[in-house]
Amino acid sequence: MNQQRVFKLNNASTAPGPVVYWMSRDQRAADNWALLFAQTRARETKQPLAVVFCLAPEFLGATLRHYDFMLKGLQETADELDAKHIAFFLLQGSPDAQIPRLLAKLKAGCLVTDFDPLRVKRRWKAALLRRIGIGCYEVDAHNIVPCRLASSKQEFGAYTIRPKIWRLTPEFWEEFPQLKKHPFGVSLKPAQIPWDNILRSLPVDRSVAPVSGLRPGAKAAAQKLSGFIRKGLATYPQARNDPNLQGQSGLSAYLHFGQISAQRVAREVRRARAPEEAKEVFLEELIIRQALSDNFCFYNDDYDTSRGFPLWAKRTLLAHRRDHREYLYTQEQFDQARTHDPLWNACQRQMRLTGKMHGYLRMYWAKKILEWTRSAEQAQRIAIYLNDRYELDGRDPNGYAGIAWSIGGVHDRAWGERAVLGKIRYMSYNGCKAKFDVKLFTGCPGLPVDNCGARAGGGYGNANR
Ligand code: FAD
Ligand code: FO1
Repeated sequence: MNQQRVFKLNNASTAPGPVVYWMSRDQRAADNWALLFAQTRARETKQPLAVVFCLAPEFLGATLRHYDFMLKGLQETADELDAKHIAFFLLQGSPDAQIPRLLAKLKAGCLVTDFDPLRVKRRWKAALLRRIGIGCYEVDAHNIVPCRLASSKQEFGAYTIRPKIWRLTPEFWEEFPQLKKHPFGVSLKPAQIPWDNILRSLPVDRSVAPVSGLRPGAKAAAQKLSGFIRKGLATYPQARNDPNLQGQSGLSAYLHFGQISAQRVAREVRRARAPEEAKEVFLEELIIRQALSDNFCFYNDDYDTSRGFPLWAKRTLLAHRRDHREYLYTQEQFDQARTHDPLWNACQRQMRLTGKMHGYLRMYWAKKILEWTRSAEQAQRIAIYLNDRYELDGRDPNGYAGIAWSIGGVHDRAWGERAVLGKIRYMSYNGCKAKFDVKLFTGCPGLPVDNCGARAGGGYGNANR
């Protein structure tokens, strides 16, 4: 594997002893460069290999919906590792407290972890590194071109990062080696993991039900990908912006939890029998947009507040802060989809019910929150809260960047000035009507609504009530 993917996080040297991979963002056994790096080191030094996942119950407001999906995917991964004679440990609590204890018990000689630009992960790693004395390596297993390598600064937009990514991609476009059966076993056998018990007893918000329209896990992710390639890829450019069609891949939850590798998706799409133009449009989203989001969160520590907006956006939003708002809603009214706009309400209902709002409508949904609140700060807070509460793919760099783009002009330019939004790009109900059949999307009966509501089928399918 291309060693430029690997980044040493501390000066401590590795010692004889098992190699431990602290799995976090990339929760899969196959196509995982961090795990492959850990296994290579363990085989070279004839040492055991172990994987550990640290379950943090209070992860950025995640609800039962997210832990259900994640833990079921992790259970599948643990079984796959077991079949390769690789021990899997599930810990609960804060990683910087729990992981050093396991490393000591295993007499580990080296720690490997995966890359994640989010603040919470950087803090976990910094705290952990203060408490261990062995060499620690970080491997970017999420991006095709490692984030740290793609650029050494925050990029202005897709147009500036795109050439850097495409220039470097060939160096990282390698096929994944198979994960091998591991010849050396750890001394400490992991206890049997009571998965159902853990999910039942986890102290999390249970008011957001698991979704039923999307099966979790690496196998389901691979099936989703092959189904999209077979039925959706060819028409992706035309269908992806019509919320009445299932024109998107539906892969984001799998990518978010690392249950499938974006590089695997890209390799399968690249070799699929489909129009080149359709492939390129899809790969632009999957590779360039994702890389831009990681770049934004990695280099801009204010990725989830208005301090992270570009200066022109801060200025224009400030200049229009006192503009009259025709409508003003509270977080609760937004959450309950009780605005005057049937399209916005339908978007909110689709997200609440199915865990997935259509990508085109996510822009409209966020921009309207800006229009119907007193400030961009309040709008961004509400958008992040609702997105991360209901979307299966929430708490992701793509989300913080998507919301900052919609509300704060990040990765965008100034547009014609108007009330409230200033020069932030505007999206209108009529603009949506010109793009797709809004009545069809909002008017479908069958949902218990006091006005219009989205068809549940537009997302991952009906959720359990
Ligand atoms: P497809 O259209 O099939 O795209 C395939 C993959 O490409 C996606 O899974 C994703 O990894 C990537 N991608 C597509 N569009 C974008 C984009 N605009 N930015 C970054 N990556 C992209 N994406 C999330 O993963 N989590 C979020 O919380 C999230 N919140 C968003 C909030 C707003 C306000 C906006 C405007 C966008 C948000 N996005 C988020 C980005 C995008 O809307 C979703 O990734 C996409 O809708 C997921 O559905 P899909 O996998 O079917 O997409
Ligand atoms: N990562 C962890 O290492 N431990 C967790 O307990 C954990 C919970 C979690 C819940 C919801 C969610 O959306 C993500 C969660 N993650 C957790 C992080 C996730 O794996 C991703 O790494 C980041 O959210 C995306 O960068």
